[in-house]
Amino acid sequence: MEAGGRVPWVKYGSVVSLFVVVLALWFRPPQNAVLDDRLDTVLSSLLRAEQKVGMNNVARPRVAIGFGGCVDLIVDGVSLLNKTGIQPTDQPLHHDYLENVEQLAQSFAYFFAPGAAAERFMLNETLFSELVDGARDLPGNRWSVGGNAPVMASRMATEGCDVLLGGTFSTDFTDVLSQHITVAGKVIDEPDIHLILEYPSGARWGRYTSRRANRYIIHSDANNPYLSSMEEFAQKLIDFKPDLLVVGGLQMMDNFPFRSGEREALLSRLGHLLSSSSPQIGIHFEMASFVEESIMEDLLHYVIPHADSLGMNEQELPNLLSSLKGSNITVLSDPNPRVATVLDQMREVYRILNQRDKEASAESRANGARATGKPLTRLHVHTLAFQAMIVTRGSKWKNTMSATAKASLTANRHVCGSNDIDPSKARLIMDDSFSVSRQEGSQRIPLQETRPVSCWSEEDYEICVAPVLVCTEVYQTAGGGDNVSAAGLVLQI
Ligand SMILES: *[C@@H]1O[C@H](CO)[C@@H](O)[C@H](O)[C@H]1NC(C)=O
Ligand SMILES: *[C@@H]1O[C@H](CO)[C@@H](O)[C@H](O)[C@H]1NC(C)=O
Ligand SMILES: *[C@@H]1O[C@H](CO)[C@@H](O)[C@H](O)[C@H]1NC(C)=O
Ligand SMILES: CC(=O)N[C@H]1CO[C@H](CO)[C@@H](O)[C@@H]1O
Repeated sequence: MEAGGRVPWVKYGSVVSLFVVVLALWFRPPQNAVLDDRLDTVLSSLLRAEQKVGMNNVARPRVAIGFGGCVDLIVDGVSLLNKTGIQPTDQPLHHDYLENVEQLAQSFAYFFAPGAAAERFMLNETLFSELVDGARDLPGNRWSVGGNAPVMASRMATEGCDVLLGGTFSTDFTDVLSQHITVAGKVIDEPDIHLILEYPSGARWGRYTSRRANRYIIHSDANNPYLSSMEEFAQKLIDFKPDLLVVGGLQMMDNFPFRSGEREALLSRLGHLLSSSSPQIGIHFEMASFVEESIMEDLLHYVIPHADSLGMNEQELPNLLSSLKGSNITVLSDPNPRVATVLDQMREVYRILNQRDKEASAESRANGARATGKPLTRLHVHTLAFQAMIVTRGSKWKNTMSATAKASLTANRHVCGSNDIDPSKARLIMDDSFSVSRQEGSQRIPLQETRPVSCWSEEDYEICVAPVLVCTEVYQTAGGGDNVSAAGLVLQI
């Protein structure tokens, strides 16, 4: 009875506080000195944390990154749909891949309203070409180097690394890459094009309004799904002697119409490549938007057990966790999750993967075989409001606090499209304090402006959380995760 009686108050209370927060954000006048001061302090403290460690190696760190890449054609999503005559649908619906205009409209609506990042394969080449043609002469469009591997490679090169990049590119494409990037892979004439439908927070499409800025990506790749650069990459890797090996771009294989057994063979080959690299070399796997159950199973079997480090966003984390627990893929999760929720999911992923690794190596030992998997020692989750990392104590990864700060600053730099952070184009959306877990009685950590990155120890790992100065004048969201993940890794090699 009593508890029941309290519920309306709880609800009412949270509605009121939500209202107050919304109001505060809405009516934040520019002269609100307190808030601006706070933002300035957080910014200067994050910059200090970032600069605390340089890349102290005398030589440039060597990073090998695979696979693939594409040319991104970036447009305003709603304008493109409007221009190509695609009407808003009444029925937001999830589709694993797209075959026609109706499915595109339904799938776009499904992710647009909550503002969740998504990427889908377009099986219908006619429709894909029509969309690309529409985008080509849409005012305000932009072309850029795209794909997880090239974006991470460029960020790493900018941050002072020498990079080996595995991908089949055209010569125009290779020409615009940094001189610190060496490409391993065949040359092709026509690179794959990815259509990036960006939208700002509050954009309208029919009766839908987007809750946050994000993008919906459509691709119809012919080269990337085959990891066609893998053999050349594997060969050059021997002499390149990387300090870190990064794998990304595998989502191009999701829902691609492979012949039976073809994808598994490719991923098995990749697994072999990873397990044959020296155990001292860190391996990072950048997750992405996967919706096919069977590819998740293959990744859990062939790729993830070999990774020391994983990077992902707030959609990919619950998706990976549900696959690990044997439940269905979660296609759409809260795009603005609380810190406590994310940390609990991270702890669980860390625990399950390390438990699996222990079991697998015990089994190998019992059979007299060499253990091929590695424990997970680093997990980085990037969200709109904050960055969170779990790093095993005593592992090879250094400078976790500074790396978390750098990841957070890079999020603003990327989305605002400028290396200098302008506090007037930023806001903090993380709460004034956060709970370290959803378990009852968990500790709350206040956000201290002068020490914005909170780090603490648990079990055998350290956790660091940094608030993001969320960019309010969005230049681009696509590629954000890659820039952020790469920036975080650079300080930890
Ligand atoms: C495109 O936008 C214009 C102007 O808002 C509107 O009149 C038109 O109906 C839209 N077209 C489609 C296909 O939604
Ligand atoms: C592919 O798209 C075109 C253009 O929108 C459409 O006419 C055709 O019916 C679609 N094909 C299939 C199989 O849905
Ligand atoms: C999982 O997916 C299967 C097949 O699509 C479906 O039948 C089942 O109801 C789903 N289970 C849950 C818990 O959503
Ligand atoms: C949008 C954006 O700023 N992306 C950046 C990601 O990182 C690469 C490499 O530093 C930059 O060239 C991009 O501009």
